[in-house]
Amino acid sequence: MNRIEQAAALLDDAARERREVDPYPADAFTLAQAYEIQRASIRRRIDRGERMKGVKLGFTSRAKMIQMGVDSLIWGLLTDAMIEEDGGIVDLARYIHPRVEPELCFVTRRDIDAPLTALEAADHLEAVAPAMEIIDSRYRDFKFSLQAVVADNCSSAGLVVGAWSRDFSGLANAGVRMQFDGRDVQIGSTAAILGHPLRSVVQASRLLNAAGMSLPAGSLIMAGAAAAAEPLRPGLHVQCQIGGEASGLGRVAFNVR
Ligand code: OOG
Ligand code: MG
Repeated sequence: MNRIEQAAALLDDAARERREVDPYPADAFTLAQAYEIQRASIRRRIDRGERMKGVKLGFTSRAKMIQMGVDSLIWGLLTDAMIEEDGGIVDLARYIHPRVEPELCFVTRRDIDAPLTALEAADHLEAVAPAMEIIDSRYRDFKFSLQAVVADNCSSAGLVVGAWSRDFSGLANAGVRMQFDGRDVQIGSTAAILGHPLRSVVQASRLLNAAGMSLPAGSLIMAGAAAAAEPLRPGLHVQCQIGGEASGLGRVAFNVR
């Protein structure tokens, strides 16, 4: 096993065994090598039978960059095993020290195989849904450098996606409200996501292209958190609402066990 494969195995094993590992020193790998580690760790999941579902963007909002002390856009890969059910139960035994953050999820209707403009991006989308991402760094105390978090598939662990809507008209500046047991824990706006969440799709298309990859129609794109992440604990009812009661995208929720 070379160094890339070794790092991928370490992170993949840590995720499966739900244990923290120490991050590599920031200069142990280049950013390009960190993405190679990420892909090698996903290959291990695919070899075990998981299926590719799409991509996620990270650090698309200032709130997240400030919370984690990392200030570059990053991206990771999603598999079917990460999907938790809307309205279902999230079992903390599957995670190490999970946090939840409010997001939007897109599903594509055409293959993305070239860098897209914002207008073209809209044309490649089938629907949008309110979503939450459950991030779960494999690193001790959830602390990492840019290279380390990229190698760790950008802390990807779980995602919960609400009902799909084909109405993209309210996306520019919709209210985002995440609640624990009916109390607000994060309030924000979809405008916090790169100024407009469609820009996450534009960025995804560029990053995929630069990596020599494409995304088949029917893939998910998690746009990145609109606000900071909150730690999960047993017994919580977690809900995220995007936009107003009548005209918004609606809500997505889960209970924590
Ligand atoms: C890295 C993942 C960031 C987002 O939406 O900004 C991310 C982390 O915060 O652990 O998923
Ligand atoms: Mg996220």
